[in-house]
Amino acid sequence: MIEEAARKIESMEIRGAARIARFAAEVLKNYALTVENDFDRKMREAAERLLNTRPTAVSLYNAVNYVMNYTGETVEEKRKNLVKRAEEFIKWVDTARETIGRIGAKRIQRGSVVLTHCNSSAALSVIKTAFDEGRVSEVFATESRPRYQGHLTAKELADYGIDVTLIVDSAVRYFIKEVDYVIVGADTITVNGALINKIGTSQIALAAKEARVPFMVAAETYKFSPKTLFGELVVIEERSGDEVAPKELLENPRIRVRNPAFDVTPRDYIDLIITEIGAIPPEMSYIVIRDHLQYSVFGIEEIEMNAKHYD
Ligand code: RI2
Repeated sequence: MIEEAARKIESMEIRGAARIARFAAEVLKNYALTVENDFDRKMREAAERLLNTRPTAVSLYNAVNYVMNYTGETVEEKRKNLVKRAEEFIKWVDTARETIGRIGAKRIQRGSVVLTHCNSSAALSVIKTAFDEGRVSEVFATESRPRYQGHLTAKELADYGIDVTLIVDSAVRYFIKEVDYVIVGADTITVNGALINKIGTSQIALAAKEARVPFMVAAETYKFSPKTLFGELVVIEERSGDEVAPKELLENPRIRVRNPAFDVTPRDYIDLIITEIGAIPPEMSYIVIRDHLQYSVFGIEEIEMNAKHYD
């Protein structure tokens, strides 16, 4: 059960920082219901395997930590508490997205054109709510190579009734003057307010800053990284070159293909982070971590990122 779930995250069948976190909580809950003995060890191994799937989005880490902070004396007590915590986390995911939509929409003026990158459920929640309120008239969606999550975004928005212009990632600067706001999601936000998001995000931020277009991030509080409080750097996932180039190029000994999945946008490029507890400047990230994620800071953060595969 755990191995199958882990592979779904690795292959990106389950993707998107929020969805991965929700899925991990659900998987741990279902697994806990099947464990009969050696509860702590088995749960810990399962948690390690899930954590070792994709390294960048801290939402996965925060989900696993939240669920694994269970208490109890007997196996039954532990199981009951773990299930309760998993359900709490899942509710957190579901309600936060909606709240972010409401809070974020207020920041958009009527009839605006918005540009988004990749496929973020939090950013789309803002865009859809703003559209319902007459604030968004049109959306530019980048295709988001190499996995083309922008196609999902274009389809989702079009199905919602919103007019979308799909563009290649490198066309952002060409169109930026037609855009009123950039809204993207987040995989991780560091203690100093830097954003780690889909590769290409930082180039968009650069173009937006130059053109004085406000750059907003939609991120649930569980996307903030308590680990960065202690100076830990965010690991940027590098995926296989075959997502980017054909075999013939990959086999050429003179050509190296690199495929980082995320990049870092420094806080100076970010105007606002929209969370479920309010819209904040990136400088306030420390407060979010201090006041809302202590369970992670004082939790079982010792889980090592070195688990082996097992079935
Ligand atoms: P939500 C995605 O990563 C994108 O980078 C997106 O911006 C981010 O997760 C957040 O998505 P990937 O899993 O949690 O496609 O807002 O690599 O849905």
